[in-house]
Amino acid sequence: MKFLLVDPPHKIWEFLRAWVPSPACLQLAAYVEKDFDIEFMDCTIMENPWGDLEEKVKRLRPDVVGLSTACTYFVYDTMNAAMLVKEASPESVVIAGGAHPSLTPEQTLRECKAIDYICVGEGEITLHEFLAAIEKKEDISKVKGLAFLDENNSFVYTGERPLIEDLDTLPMPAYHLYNMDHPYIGLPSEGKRSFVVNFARGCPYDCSFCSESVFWRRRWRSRSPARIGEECELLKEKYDRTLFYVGDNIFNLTRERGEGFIKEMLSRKTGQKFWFQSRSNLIIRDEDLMDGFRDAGVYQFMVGIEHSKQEMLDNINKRVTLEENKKAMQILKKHGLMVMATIIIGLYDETRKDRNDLMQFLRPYVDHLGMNVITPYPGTKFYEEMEKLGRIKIKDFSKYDQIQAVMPTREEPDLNQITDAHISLMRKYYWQPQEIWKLLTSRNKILRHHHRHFLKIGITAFKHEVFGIPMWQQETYQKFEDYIKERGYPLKEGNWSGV
Ligand code: B12
Ligand code: SF4
Repeated sequence: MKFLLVDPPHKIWEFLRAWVPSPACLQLAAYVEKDFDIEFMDCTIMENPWGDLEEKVKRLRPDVVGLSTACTYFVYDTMNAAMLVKEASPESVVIAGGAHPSLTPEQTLRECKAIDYICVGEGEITLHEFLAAIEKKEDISKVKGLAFLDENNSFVYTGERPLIEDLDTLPMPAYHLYNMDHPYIGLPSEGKRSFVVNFARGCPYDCSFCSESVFWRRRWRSRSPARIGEECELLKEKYDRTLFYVGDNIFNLTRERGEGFIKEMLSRKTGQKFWFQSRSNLIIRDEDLMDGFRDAGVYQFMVGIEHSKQEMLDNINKRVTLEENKKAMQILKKHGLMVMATIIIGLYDETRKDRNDLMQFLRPYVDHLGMNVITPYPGTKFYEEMEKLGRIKIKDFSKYDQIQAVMPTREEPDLNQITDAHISLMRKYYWQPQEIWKLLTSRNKILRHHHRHFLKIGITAFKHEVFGIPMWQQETYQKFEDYIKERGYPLKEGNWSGV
């Protein structure tokens, strides 16, 4: 049984330039590698992404090709990769996974005939059973957690796959199968040796716009502190990675987890740095742990502040108050931790004045701003509501990157107004005298590096807009339609063409 696991070719954002191996693929590969002959390929870091994929599939003729979709925004890359795989090796079985196909299985299968199966939900056990069933030519419909179209073109879902209870039963992600030294890998805003890791799955909250809590069925599970420490140490010793954006939706959901992490990292003394995600109510609850977090290496908390109007927070079911948001940011500052606020713009009732008020609200506290344009991800309550109200103007998922607006506001019927507001507000934020002052005088090296990075991006973007000087180029990126034109392939019916 030959299995090829693929992270399809993606376009890296020019301004953030952040790329990391998909935590999903590394984990899936680790889980199945002991029993199957597997290769893992991240096409984004290939010299010739589509060409290398085609060449590998032709050479390997894998029995099964697995395609991962980290974000809705990447789904057409998955569909295009599926089409190319079928072109190169029609007998290979294609299975796709990730939150987006899981939340829209029938739509995805009908839009892309080159995808044979979708793994709905958590992947490790489903994938393992699926590969075993293919190998032994057993009945695939007995494998839970799969969706497919049967011979009558009817949609089949084989039933819910129970979640893995203990994440420590999963092996170490398969870093050994990845080119960890590739120059694209890392988060340039945080430094050269930065990386993304994942130690927990899910979130019990139910913010209406969030696909994460829906995908993980509002369940939260975590790795033990010892297992976290072990992975961090491995990443330091073998791969020289010393700063981590921890992708867990909420790091300190329980106090025990925070306490365990602090104890573990203080005793291991790896000197690594961590950027966590959390919520205001939990930061307030754990105020007494903040010094411990800082001493254990945490340098920043990312908090979903979202808005400065209570009505907006209530509309998206955030379950926090403005007072809590303010207090949480004050606590982080008081304990010497950087505040990264993520905020949402583009809610229907938001006015331009609201946005200015929001900027004022953030100003005294925020060191790092993550501004997102509200995006209706299929599968969420927010999507359903917006769909009913007819507000979703763009259904092309390649625009669902949280930068481009796909819904108007009451005040801004033209979507470009919202997209432009995003750019101009971000620019304004980082060009404020107080942020420049931080860049020049802060004793926090990471903060200075971060601000320098954003300033450079601002200057590059300015040169690009005014003088046409190109931004950073992902030299190897090629649009799928350009590749198939170059190869002279026809576009087949039932496959998404991308043209
Ligand atoms: C890592 C990550 C990235 C990496 C992706 C690297 C890569 N190679 O794909 C980087 C940093 C590059 C990234 C970028 C972006 N990201 Co991102 N990212 C994450 C993050 C932090 C962790 C995801 C993760 O590791 N999950 C854990 C794994 C185990 O879960 P999983 O991916 O669902 O995989 C499981 C199943 O889905 C399934 N599965 C998955 N693939 C496959 C394949 C097969 C064959 C099978 C069988 C099963 C299977 O099995 C897996 C294991 O159980 C999440 C948010 C979070 N959790 O906090 C956001 C998140 C996924 N990103 C998001 C977004 C929007 C983006 C961006 C598009 C924009 C932005 N605003 O950040 C950018 C794109 C930038 C660009 N083009 O340059 C959103 C997606 C929302 C959505 N529904 O689309 C998320 C949820 C964050 C958020 N809350 O907004 N991201
Ligand atoms: S936005 Fe954050 S807190 Fe809200 S449901 Fe999603 S992961 Fe949980």
